[in-house]
Amino acid sequence: MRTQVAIIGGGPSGLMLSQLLHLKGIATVVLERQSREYVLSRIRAGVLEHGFAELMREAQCGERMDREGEIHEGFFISDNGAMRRVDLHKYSGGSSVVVYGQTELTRDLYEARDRMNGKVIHNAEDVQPHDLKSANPYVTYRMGDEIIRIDCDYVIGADGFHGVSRKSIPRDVLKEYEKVYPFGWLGVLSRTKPVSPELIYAKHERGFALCSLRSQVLSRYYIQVPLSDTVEDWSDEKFWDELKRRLPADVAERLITGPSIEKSIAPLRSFVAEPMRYGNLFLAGDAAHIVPPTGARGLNSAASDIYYLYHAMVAHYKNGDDSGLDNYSAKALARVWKAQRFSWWMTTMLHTFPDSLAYDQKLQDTELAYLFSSEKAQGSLAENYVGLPF
Ligand code: RFL
Ligand code: PHB
Repeated sequence: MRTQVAIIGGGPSGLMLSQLLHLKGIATVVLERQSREYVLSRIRAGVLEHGFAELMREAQCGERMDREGEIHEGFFISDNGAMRRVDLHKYSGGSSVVVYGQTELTRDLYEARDRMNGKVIHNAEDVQPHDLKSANPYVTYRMGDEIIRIDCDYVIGADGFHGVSRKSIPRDVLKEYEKVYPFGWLGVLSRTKPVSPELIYAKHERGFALCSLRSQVLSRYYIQVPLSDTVEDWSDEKFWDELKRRLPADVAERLITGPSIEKSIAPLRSFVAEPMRYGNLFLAGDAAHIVPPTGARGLNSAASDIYYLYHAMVAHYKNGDDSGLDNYSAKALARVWKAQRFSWWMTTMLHTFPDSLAYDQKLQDTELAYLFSSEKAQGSLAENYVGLPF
């Protein structure tokens, strides 16, 4: 088989790039290790920045997002029971975010690929990129007993944090930066009316909590838990009780509970791999960098990688201009590190750290006090949360 761009990973990054390149007449094949059902069963992001929503529209995938997604112009931060609103719209110069689940967005991308007869190969086993430094790289994968080879011009590693692409870059080339937080988020999805029309990020001495949503009938809640906890430690009842304890009393009173339809624990980690290009391999999204979810940046950072790669590929194939490809790593990383900084800041400000000094706690309190005393500080939060320009 031959294609122009072989894409490893059929998550949002890989599918979005495939769709955008297809619309410009550039051929791609997407190789996904899992089944489509499995990919669509993962409950992840919920908040899309403006630039991401624009990219969905450019990919001709924005129709359902525009119909069913909710525009949010602010969110709340509660501090041990006291709620303050961050006015994103006011402080970002009129911007906002779209609340639309990653599951739905991925479903829309799959459907668009189907409509256009895009080649997305599921259950591709033992995917392996080869000869990445040569002008003729290729990717192999296994289907049952058969090994299949795809020759291509470029390989895109969009296979998430645990994928094979990053690992195929030699150790002496790749530099990895990592910070692991001493806690995780326990997330629950429930078919209940959300407690608040806007998200609530709750700082509490018992630990952080987040009230989010997917629609007016589907709620997503998270609580900070120790890394040693497992899902089995948390019955629904115990989860709801703990969530209520971390929310302002009037919010807790309004909270409608119900059976969880999904419950999972995600450890919190910051990670960046540099450079994001090795020969004719380009890393994108979680394959190259991850953030703790507190700033809602993960998927949005993937989107900026895809935006840069998309334009670089189009310039290469249409105009023979390779400057975008040559600058990709530096350009993508500059924005990635800003998302890292913001996510670290939000995480540090809002979580309870097991070994923090009384001094650290005073600084944390002061951070929030400063934030709400300064329009400039709220402006900084808002411009980062709605997404820095690509
Ligand atoms: P993905 O989604 O991990 O997709 C990678 C795909 O590659 C496949 N794969 C392979 N395929 C072939 N061969 C191999 N060897 C392969 N290895 C892996 C995988 O099966 C998978 O389908 O990466 P991608 O596309 O870069 O997308 C990144 C996002 O998924 C991620 O950044 C976000 O979900 C992060 N995130 C959030 N981001 C936001 O912008 N806003 C949010 O509100 C937000 N909330 C979250 C989040 C992530 C969370 N978790 C669970 C980590 C909330 C949570 C709880
Ligand atoms: C979510 O709805 O899953 C979500 C929203 C905001 C975040 C993280 C996760 O910061």
